[in-house]
Order: sequence, then structure tokens, then C-alpha cells
Amino acid sequence: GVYEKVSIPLFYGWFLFQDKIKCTAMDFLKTLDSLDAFKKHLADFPVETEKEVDLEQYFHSSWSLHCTTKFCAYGKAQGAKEYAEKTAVQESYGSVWELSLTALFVTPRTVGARVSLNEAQLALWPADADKEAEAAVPGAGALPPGSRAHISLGCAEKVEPVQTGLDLLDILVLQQAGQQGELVEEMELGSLVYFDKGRWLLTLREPVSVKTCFSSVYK
Ligand code: 2AM
Repeated sequence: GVYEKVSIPLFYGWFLFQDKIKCTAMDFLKTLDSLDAFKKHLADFPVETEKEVDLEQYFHSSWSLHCTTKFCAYGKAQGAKEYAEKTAVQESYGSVWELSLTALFVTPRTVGARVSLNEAQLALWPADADKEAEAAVPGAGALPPGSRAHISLGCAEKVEPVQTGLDLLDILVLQQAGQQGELVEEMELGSLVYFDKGRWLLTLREPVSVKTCFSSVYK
């Protein structure tokens, strides 16, 4: 049929209808960079001043907010065609989903939101997405499926958004290994924990639910 001739997209994902979570994250960044605990570890960030950094300026973003499921590279990525042909993917295309955001994380490279997928959502998660990251993040392959699910909210200069999911996996691998990090502060949004090397995790007290549309991007 005609649909078989339509090429495979750049990527599939859940696209947010609103960017309120970005406002929440920007407010969090404003608070984070003013904390003494953050200033104490400022050397983790590649910035010239020794006193402070404006994290809202430090990160940039130019994309519409989404949670990537499968990066297909127009069919060049491994498993792209199989993913595009999956029944769950075809049946869900264009449908509305509520995603649950359970944490915000910040590293010297990226800021993002962790997405906790439910069982139905995991049916749209590619089988080997987390394992593929094993080379970049040792230990990632042993995490539960869907661990990489996230929304990129911003990247530092010269950093590509693909890094956001790797930064999340990196933190989850530490946690899986029993590292709790250092509890820095109980904030209104949740508890803020510091891992070394500029890795900050804010576990949300109440998960944030966001409405999305499962779709794809061709450009
Ligand atoms: P992101 O999911 O962290 O935002 C287009 O580049 C989109 O595909 C971005 O949203 C990007 O990162 C994601 N992306 C790019 N390369 C990827 C890869 N190799 N694996 C998974 N996602 C990728």
C-alpha cells in the first residue's frame, strides 16, 4: 500500500502539548545555582568564573519538548524498520498519552526530566534502547527497560540532546550500584541529591503528569 512507501522518520516519540515542565525546570535551575551547596561544587562545571554560573543561560534548547522512543535516522539506525512496523507503534500513532515525570536531573552537559513509563507505554519502548547505551554508559544494559526514557530540557554549548538520556542512565547506574548520593536539601518540589562530577538529581515529591501525542519527526 501507499504507506509502505512513506520513509522512516528521524525519530518517534511522545510530544508534549505544553511546555510547563520547562518552566518548572527553569525555576529549579534558578534555585539550584543560588544554593551554597551548588556553588561549593561549581568547579564541576566548565565555567570561567569561580563564584557563580547562571544555569538558565548555561543550557539552551531549540526543540519542541518530547520523549524519544526510537531514534531511527530515517531507517539507518539499527532496528528502525522493525520498530516502524511494530503493531503497537502503528496502532498508537497519533494517539494521546499521559506521561509521568518523576525526577529532574542536571549535569555539566544536560538538564532533563526522567519519565517513568507504565506497562502500556513500555510496549512502545524499543527492546534494546537501554542496552545500546552500554558502550557509552557501562552498566546501563542491566537496568530495567525504559530506564533511559526522558525529556531533554536543555544542553550546554556543543552538547547534543542524545547526551541527556546517557546522563540519566549514568545516574541510574550509580543508584543501582547502591550509591545514594549526598542529600543536599528537601525542596518544595522534592529532595535534591548530589552525586560527584556535577550530577544533581531532584526526585519529585509528586510526579508531574504531562499530556503527549505519540508521533514522529521527519525533518
Ligand atoms: P533526546 O531524545 O535526548 O532529546 C533528534 O536528534 C532526537 O533524537 C533528539 O530528541 C535526541 O535526543 C534523539 N536522539 C538523537 N540521537 C539518538 C540516539 N543515537 N539514540 C537515541 N536517541 C537519539
